[in-house]
Parts: sequence; structure tokens; C-alpha cells
Amino acid sequence: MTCWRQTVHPMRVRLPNPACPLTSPLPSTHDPRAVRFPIRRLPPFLALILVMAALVTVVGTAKGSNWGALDSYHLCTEMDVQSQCTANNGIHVVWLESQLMTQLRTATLNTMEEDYEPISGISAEETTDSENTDVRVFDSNFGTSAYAGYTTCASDATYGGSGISQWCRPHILYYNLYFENTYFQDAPYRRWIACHEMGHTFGLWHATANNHSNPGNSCMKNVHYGPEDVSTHDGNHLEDEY
Ligand SMILES: [Ca+2]
Ligand SMILES: [Zn+2]
Repeated sequence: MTCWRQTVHPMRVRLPNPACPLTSPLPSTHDPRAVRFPIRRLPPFLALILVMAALVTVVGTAKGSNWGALDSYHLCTEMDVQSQCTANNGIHVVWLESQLMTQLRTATLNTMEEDYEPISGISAEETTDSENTDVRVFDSNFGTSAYAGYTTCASDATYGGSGISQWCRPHILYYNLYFENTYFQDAPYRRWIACHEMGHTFGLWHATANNHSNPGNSCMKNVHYGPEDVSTHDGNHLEDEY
């Protein structure tokens, strides 16, 4: 969905699409077609109030709600591709099966170290103990109709927490080897999907305009060849939660 539409001549101003959420980005003031708000014509106190209100809005959208087991669609579910919750806390020890496709192993370890470890309150380290682990990583051929990757609760998972903080441990992270010779041959694709699936195990949902201040910057964007890194928004979100 395009969240800004452009009128025809002679005004050529961009107007918000009424079908879009209020969190859509404002038109850039560097864009000569954008409407410039006549703030300088307002009394100073009124201008100040408007600026403060804008700041509150920015802070508010930076904490959008794409995290946790928030509603009936985002719950800890055993062996269900729609499962969405978190492992028990921000400390993840991750076990990777020995026959995991080498390039997927590398992408997974890289996103743990480069994307998630630097986040305050988060730890993501490899373990050789498949039993005492937060996430088990597998690959298998699930066929063409399955997702390229997904996460779910293990069949022997322990459950805990309540409400938004509901968790299951261990999580399972699957890569679908149906795409071994297509998508998975592409390094940017591997970086995106590893960051994306690992984000799910930390409780992140897909980034949309409704729940993320800048979804286009997030590896939680649910598109192939999406961004390869954790967005500032999602990193801040995880710092807040853990
Ligand atoms: Ca843990
Ligand atoms: Zn996803």
C-alpha cells in the first residue's frame, strides 16, 4: 500500500492516503512538493506546544508494539508456524544441528554476534548442548508451500510467563531447504532470513507501518530480500523488554 498519494496539476502536493495509519512518515521538507507547515505564522507559545506534541508522537511510535505474545494471533504454540512469543528471557544459548547448511550456519552465527549481542540486555551465544538451550536451529526440506524459515515452540518445550511476556523454551528455528539452491545461494537473502528468524525468537513480530516507526529499515519486514540488520526501533524495543 502506498501511504502517500499525489494530486494532479497544478498543486502537486502529496496528501496522506486516508486508508493509511497515522504513523505514516510525514512528507520530507526537502521535497519541494511537500506541504510546509506555516509554523512561523503562529504565536510562539502555540508553536512550542505543537513542537512538543510532535516530539511525544515520535517517542510514542519508537515504542511500537511489534513484540511479545500480545493477542490470540501471537501466542506460544507447539509446532505451529504461526507461533509468536519469546524464549524465556533475553539470554539465548543457541544450538545448531551439525548438518546445517554451512552458509546458513554462518549467517545465523553472524546475526547473533553482530545484530543481537550488541543490544543491551540481550545475549546470543552458541552452545553444544541441545537439551539445555533456548533455540535449536534445523534445516530440512519442507517443500514449496512452506515458508523459507519459521520459528515455533519445540515439542518438548517448557512454557511460562503470562500475557505479553508468555514464553516457551526451547524455540525451534527452521530453514526450509526447498530453497537451498535458489534463495539460500544468495548471501544478502541469508543475512535477512537469519536476522528475521532470530528476531522472532526474541519475541519480535513482523514490522509493519502499524507497529514500527520505520518498517522498511527492519529485518523483521516480511519480504524476501528485506533489510539485513536489526532496526533502531527493534533494538530499542528489545532493550526495553529485557
Ligand atoms: Ca534464556
Ligand atoms: Zn517472520
